[in-house]
Amino acid sequence: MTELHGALIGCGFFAVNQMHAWHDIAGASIVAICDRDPERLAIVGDQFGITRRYADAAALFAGEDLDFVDIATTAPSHRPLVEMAAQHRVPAICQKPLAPSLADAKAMVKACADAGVPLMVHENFRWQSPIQAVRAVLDSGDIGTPFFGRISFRSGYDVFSGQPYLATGKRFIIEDLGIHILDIARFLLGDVSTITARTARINPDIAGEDVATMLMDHKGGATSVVDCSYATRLATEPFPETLIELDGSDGTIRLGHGYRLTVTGRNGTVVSDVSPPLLSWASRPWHNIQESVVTIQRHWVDCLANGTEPATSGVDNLKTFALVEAAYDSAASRETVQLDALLK
Ligand code: NAD
Ligand code: 89V
Repeated sequence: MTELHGALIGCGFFAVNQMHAWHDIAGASIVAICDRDPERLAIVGDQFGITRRYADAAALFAGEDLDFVDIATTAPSHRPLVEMAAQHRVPAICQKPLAPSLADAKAMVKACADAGVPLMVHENFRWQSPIQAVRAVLDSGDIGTPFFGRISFRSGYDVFSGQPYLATGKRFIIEDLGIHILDIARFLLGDVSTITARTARINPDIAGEDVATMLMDHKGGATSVVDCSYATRLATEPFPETLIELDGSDGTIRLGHGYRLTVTGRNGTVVSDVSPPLLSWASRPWHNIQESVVTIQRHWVDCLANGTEPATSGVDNLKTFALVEAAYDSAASRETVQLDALLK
C-alpha cells in the first residue's frame, strides 16, 4: 500500500489524540502541521517529530503536496479551511461540529462535492467499540425490530478545564456533545422525521445550555429519547460513557455503566463486558473516545484507498447536524420540528 501523506491543521487539546492515532495507523502519516498559535505548533511538532510547520493554512496548502488534510480546529474556522482544501483538490477530514450553522455546513459539503474531493466529518462516537457492539446485536436480528430507544449521556464531569471555550458559547451541550449522541441515535435507529426538544442551563457559570432532552420519530417507525446533561452528579461518574436502551419486537439491549452489555433475545439473556481497550498512549476516562479516534481515522484511510464513501461523510453528517439545528429551534419555539424541511 502506498503511504498517504496528510497534514494536521489545529494542534490544540483534541488534536494530540489524532496525532497519536495517525502514528498507530499503517498507510498514512502526518508530514506537516499548522496552527496559528506558535506555542501549540511547537508543542505538537516536538512531541511527534514533525519539522514541517506552518502558522497559516494557505501557506500549508501552497507548500505541501498532500493526499489529505485533517482539520482539528474549532467550528468557526471549519468552513474557510474545508473550502480551501476543496480549492486545492485535497480530501478533508473535519472535526465536529462541522460548522457554526447548517447553512455553512451545506456550503462546505457542496464545495467538496463540486470539487470532487471526499469530505469526512470526524464524528467518532459511533466508532466507539461499545456502540459498535450494540449495532452488531441489532444486525444479528436477536431483538427483532427495534421500536424504542433511549440514548443517554449524563455526567458532572468538568469538561471546561480542558476545553474552556465550551463555557463561552451561546450554544453548548447539544452542539458539542448532543451532536454525538444524536448521531448514535441515527446510527442505531435510522434517519429522523421529527424532533421535539427542551433545554436548561443549570451551571450559572456558563453561557449555554448544559441539559437537553430530545424526543424523535425515526422514519423506520421507532421512537427515541436522547438525553444529555453535564449537570448530573452521580455516585460513580460515568464520563464519557453513552448508555443505551433499545426495545425490539423480540427482545432488548441495555448498554449500562462500566460497559456492561445485556442482551435479552431469542436465546435468553447474555451479559458481556464490551469495555474499550486502553491504548498505550490513552488515559482513563478518555480511552473510550481515544480508541474511536483510531478507528475512524483507519476507516478514512480505507475509504481513500478503496474509493468508498466514509460512513460519516459530509453528506451523511448534514442529517446529524440538521438534528442539532432542529433541536435548538424546537427548544426555542417549543414546537415539534420536521427534519425534511431543514434538509432541502
Ligand atoms: P482547541 O482550541 O484546544 O484547539 C484548536 C486549535 O486550532 C488551537 O490550537 C488554535 O490555535 C487552532 N486554530 C484555530 N483556528 C485556526 C486556523 N484558522 N488556522 C490554524 N490553526 C487554527 O480546541 P479542541 O478542544 O482541540 O477542539 C477542536 C475541535 O475538536 C472542536 O471542533 C471540538 O468540538 C472537537 N472535539 C472533538 C472531540 C471528539 O471526540 N470528536 C473531542 C473534543 C473536541
Ligand atoms: O467529544 C467532544 O466533543 C468533547 C466532549 C466529549 C468533552 O464533549 O467536547
